[in-house]
Amino acid sequence: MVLTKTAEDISSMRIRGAGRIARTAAAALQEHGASLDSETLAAFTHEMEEAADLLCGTRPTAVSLPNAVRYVMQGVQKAATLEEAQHALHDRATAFIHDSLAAVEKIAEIAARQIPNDAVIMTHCNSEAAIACIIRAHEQGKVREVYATEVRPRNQGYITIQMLSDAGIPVNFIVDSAARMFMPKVDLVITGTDAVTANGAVVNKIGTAQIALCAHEARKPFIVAAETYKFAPRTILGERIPIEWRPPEEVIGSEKQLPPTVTVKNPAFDVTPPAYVDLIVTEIGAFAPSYAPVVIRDHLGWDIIEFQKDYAFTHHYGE
Ligand code: RUB
Repeated sequence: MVLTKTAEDISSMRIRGAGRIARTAAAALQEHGASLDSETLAAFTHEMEEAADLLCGTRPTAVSLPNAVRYVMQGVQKAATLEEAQHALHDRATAFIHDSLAAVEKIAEIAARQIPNDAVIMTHCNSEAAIACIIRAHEQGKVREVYATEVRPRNQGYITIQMLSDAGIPVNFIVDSAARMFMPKVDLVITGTDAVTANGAVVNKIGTAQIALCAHEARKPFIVAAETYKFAPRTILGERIPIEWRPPEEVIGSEKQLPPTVTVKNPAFDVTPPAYVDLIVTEIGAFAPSYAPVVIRDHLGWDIIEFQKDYAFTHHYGE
């Protein structure tokens, strides 16, 4: 029950943001495992694998989701007995949630050192990791103000401005298309990410790539806050990150009738090439994008590549 509700909440975006999605999935697996009355290890494993498949099929782009599920499920898959599997599932989910929150804290600490005094910062979408960096720098007295975008069509910018305002940070709220106009006024851009590929490209909320391009043009550092579980192991095998397409109603509302020749295209994410990314700040340090394969090898392990199945995503609304 908790499992189905969580899966629905993630696909409908009541639960959103890559880190939160990952932690919620880990907690749902934990609760689901505790609710099962399987009598054998095989039956328990089977039920848990079905749960893992359900969760991983909810949103296709945030690689934090399969990475979290894989981490938790490894405890089940490596267990020799049912009891061992139940304990490992519980312990690993708890550890993942703890480590994920600790990673955000560490990223904030590292990124804050990159933020100069009296900084003007631009951010896009609503990323707990990026906001943690801004808030940490603000606590150190270094933030003058933030430019936060609206983030059409789901308006995650409203969540961002509320969080920044709650922290006492002056914010300029701008429409997405004003990013280039205000870029000369900012010192740096910080965003989060849903996935970092093996070549250091950053997949994040639609519009991020345009902002990175503007930052590059204006010679402003573009910094990405990314827990190591946002790195996508299978991209080393040439796999591409699927970009989620969401329903047209998110863009035009459900009442509006479109002229007959018009189609709405609503991709939820875009890809920022590594050339436009200055720094990726993780909980283990701040790196150039070219360091991505090392993070994948040393902190996720090659075995993750074997584990992750090709989770089918059924809700395609575009090409
Ligand atoms: C959220 C989004 C965020 C990343 C990183 O997209 O693009 O920038 O997920 O967030 P959506 P965090 O609203 O479609 O889920 O740092 O919180 O993991």
